[in-house]
Amino acid sequence: MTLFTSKEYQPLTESLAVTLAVKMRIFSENAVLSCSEIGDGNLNLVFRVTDSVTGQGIIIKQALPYAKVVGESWPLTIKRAKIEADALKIFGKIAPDYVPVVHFTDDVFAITVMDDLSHLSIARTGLIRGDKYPLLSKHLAEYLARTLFYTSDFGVNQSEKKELQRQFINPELCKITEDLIFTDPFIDAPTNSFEPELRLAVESIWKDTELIFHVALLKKSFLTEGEALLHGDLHTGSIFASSTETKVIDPEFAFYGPSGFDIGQVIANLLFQALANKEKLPEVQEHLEIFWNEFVIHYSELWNTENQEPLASTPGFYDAILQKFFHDSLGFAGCELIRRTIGLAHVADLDSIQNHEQRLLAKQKTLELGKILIKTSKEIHSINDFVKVVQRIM
Ligand code: SR1
Ligand code: MG
Repeated sequence: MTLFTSKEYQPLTESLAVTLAVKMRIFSENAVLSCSEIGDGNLNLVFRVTDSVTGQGIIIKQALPYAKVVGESWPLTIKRAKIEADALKIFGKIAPDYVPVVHFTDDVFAITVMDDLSHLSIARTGLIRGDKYPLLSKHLAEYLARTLFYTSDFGVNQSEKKELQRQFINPELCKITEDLIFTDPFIDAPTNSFEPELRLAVESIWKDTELIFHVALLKKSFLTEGEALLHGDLHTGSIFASSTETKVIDPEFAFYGPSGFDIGQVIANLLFQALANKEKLPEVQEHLEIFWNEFVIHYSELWNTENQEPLASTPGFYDAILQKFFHDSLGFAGCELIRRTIGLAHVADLDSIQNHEQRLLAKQKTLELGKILIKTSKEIHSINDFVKVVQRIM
C-alpha cells in the first residue's frame, strides 16, 4: 500500500493522519473524519482519527526522531516504533485481553495503527482523580505472569527465545533507562530536576555509598540478565483502564531483561498514589497484595503445566525463581520511586499536589521508601512484610 507521496520519514500532521486513515480504508467511504493529536507522553505523536457519525475511531501513533519531553536536541531512533509494534503483536498473542490490536505498521514512517482505547482512561490520570479500578491489579498480574513466562526460557523453546532476544536488542531505549533510572538520580547529573528544598535529601542520596552499591547491582542486573521480554516502561501512564478492562500500551522500551523490572515498575507506580495521599493507602495496599498474589497464582500454574525446562521440577528451583523476582522487583521499585521524584521524568501523582509543603513531604517520603527498598529488598520476604514497610513510612 502506498500511503505517502514521499518515501522519506516525515512527522504527521492531523490532516496527514486523516489522509492516511482514508488510504487504509479503515472507515466507510462516506465517513466524515476528524482528527486530533492527543499524545501526552514523553516521546511520540498520537493521533486519534474519528468518524464523526459513528464515533468509531483509530489511533495512529508515530515515533518522533527526538525525545518530545526534551526537544530536538535529544535525537532518538525511530526504530523504536518497530520494536513497539512487534512487542504489541507478541504480547497480544500471549495476553490478548490486555493488549490493543495492531492493524497496520510502517517502519519508514515509524507508524503503528491500533485500536482506539478512548472508552478507557490512562490509569495514572484516573487514579489521581479518584477513579476506582477494582480489577487493575488482577489484570496486570495475569498480563505479567503470561508475558514474563511465555517469553522466558521456561515458556518458549529455548532456541526460539534466543531469536526473540536478538529481535529485541534495543540499545537506544535501554540507554535512556540506564541513565534516567539507574545513573543520573544517584549522581549530580544535569538531567535531574527537583525542588530546592529537597537538595539536602538529594545530596544525602548522592553520598550514600551503601545505597549506590545496591543501585549498581540492580543496574548490572538490568544490563546483563535476559530473563524475559519486558515491556520496559510499565508505569501507570502506559496502562489504559476502566472498572472492567485493562490494556497495556507503549512497549517501545521492550527488550530482554530481568523480570522483576516490569513487576517493580507496577509496584512503584501504584505506590505513588499512597505516597501522594495517605488516605489511599488501604486501596493501594489491596492492589499490591492482589497484584503479587495473583501473579504467583498465574505464574505457578504456567510453571507447572507449560514448562519447557527439563530441570524445572527440581526441588527448590521454582521457589528460588519466585524469590528472585520478588527481591528484584522491590529493588527496581525503589529506583523508580527515586528517579520519578528527582530525575528527569516526574509523575503527576506527586507533581500535581497543589500544597507546596504537602508535595515536599510526599516527595521526602518517596525518597525514604525508595532508599529502604533498594537497600533492604533481600530482607523483605513476603508481600505482607513489604506492606508493613510501606505502612511504616506513611
Ligand atoms: C526521555 S524519556 C523519559 C521517560 O519517559 C518514558 O516513558 C520512560 O519512562 C523514560 O524514562
Ligand atoms: Mg511511553
